[in-house]
Amino acid sequence: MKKYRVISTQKQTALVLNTETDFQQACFFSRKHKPICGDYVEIQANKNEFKIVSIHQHNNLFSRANKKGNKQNIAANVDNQIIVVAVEPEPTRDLISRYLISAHSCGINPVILFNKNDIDNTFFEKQINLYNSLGYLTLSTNTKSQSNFEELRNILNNKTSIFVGMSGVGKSSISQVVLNNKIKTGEISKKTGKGSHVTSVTQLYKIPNSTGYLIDSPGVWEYGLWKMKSAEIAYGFIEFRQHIQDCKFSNCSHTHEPKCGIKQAVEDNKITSIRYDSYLRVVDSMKYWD
Ligand SMILES: Nc1nc2c(ncn2[C@@H]2O[C@H](COP(=O)(O)OP(=O)(O)OP(=O)(O)O)[C@@H](O)[C@H]2O)c(=O)[nH]1
Ligand SMILES: [Mg+2]
Ligand SMILES: [Zn+2]
Repeated sequence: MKKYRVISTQKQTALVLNTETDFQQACFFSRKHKPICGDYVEIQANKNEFKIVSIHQHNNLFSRANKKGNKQNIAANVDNQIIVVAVEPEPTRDLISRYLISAHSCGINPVILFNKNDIDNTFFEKQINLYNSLGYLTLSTNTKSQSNFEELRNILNNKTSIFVGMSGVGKSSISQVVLNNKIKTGEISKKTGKGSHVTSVTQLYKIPNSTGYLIDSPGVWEYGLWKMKSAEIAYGFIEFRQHIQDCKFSNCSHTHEPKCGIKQAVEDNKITSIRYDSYLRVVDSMKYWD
């Protein structure tokens, strides 16, 4: 029975949710049973202390790079990766590509949420068209009038969804609306235009009047992809897949090789150069880890 689910973790303890009673319990864990947010665990009482005694096998993991470029796992058993971008702070150039690469690599369904459309409703028009044409689910929202929150609620229902994105884009504000509760949210610095990293831990919430869970995560300035080979990066560009069979070399990186199906598709306007250029930049960014 999967009854206990990890809300958040600290160095030696985890806050665990009894999903049947909504009761929250602080539990110790040993190095052997180090849980992460979203894990299902078994716990045992020992006098007045509770301890995590086992962790259920996870379906998948949402990850990012640590400082050395290795995979760092952030949350477990995640169905939707809600990529939140906003009119302000504007996303860095390849941010959405990077999140899509990780979603496909981790086996999580990506949804792209364009927030703060109250500031400018046309700002993301081109990008929304681009990602829709690729088959991605997109949403345009703002937390002031709460436009399109019904659609968001439907996406979250019966699923576990993690909100990811830059600091200050509104992840916690959106979570607050969905949860009808107070999560700490913050102002964007007037000086830098950046968010001020208000949320400091990845935390799971049960959505009221729903069978879904929501995970709010701390914002990052640039989402770090762990060390990846070009094939893993290319897998994150879904429209590339049908052209890969046309590459002469089976290990083609689609960068410099002759007779490359991807480069040919770009030439034939079957793949946009916006996406191909983004692919090249992400591949190139991997040299940072060398
Ligand atoms: N105009 C406008 N402002 C918004 C909207 N959503 C959030 N904000 C504001 O954006 C600021 C940052 O919001 P947060 O929800 O704290 O952002 P976050 O993504 O959780 O940031 P971190 O926790 O630092 O990662 C706050 O001042 C919010 O009031 C929106 O739809 N429109
Ligand atoms: Mg936040
Ligand atoms: Zn190729």
